Amino acid sequence: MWSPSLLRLFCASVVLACFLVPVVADGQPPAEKKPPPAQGEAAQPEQEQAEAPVKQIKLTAQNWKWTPNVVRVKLGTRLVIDFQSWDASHSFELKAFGIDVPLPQDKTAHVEFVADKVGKFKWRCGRPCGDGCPKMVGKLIVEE
Ligand SMILES: [Cu+2]
Repeated sequence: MWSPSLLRLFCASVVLACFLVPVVADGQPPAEKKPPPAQGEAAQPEQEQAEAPVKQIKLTAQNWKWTPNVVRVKLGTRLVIDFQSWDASHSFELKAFGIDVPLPQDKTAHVEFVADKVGKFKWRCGRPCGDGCPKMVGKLIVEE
């Protein structure tokens, strides 16, 4: 059996321990008490980087002109072009970006690409469509 003095000592140490534990817990650096960041938070910066500006335009090919015939975008823009072709079959040939989209007469067509270099780039009709075909040119201007 425990003697009264030993019992008192035991009770005192238990009481003391109850006070000490929260103090020790509070003394820990706050970083360890923080929950780990959620996965969504960590993924946020990558999503922001992936979001490139988008420019959507309608481009009409007609004997023998493009409407519009000048397109101006910022570097890194994703260009989304919807074509319409009247009068004859044409094609949208933008060699600097390796693009040649057939534009069958009275049909629609679509192309998407990223304007990833600065400069002025000529596009033209890449399909013989008549006397005015060589004049059927346009310009893509990509600025920083
Ligand atoms: Cu042509």
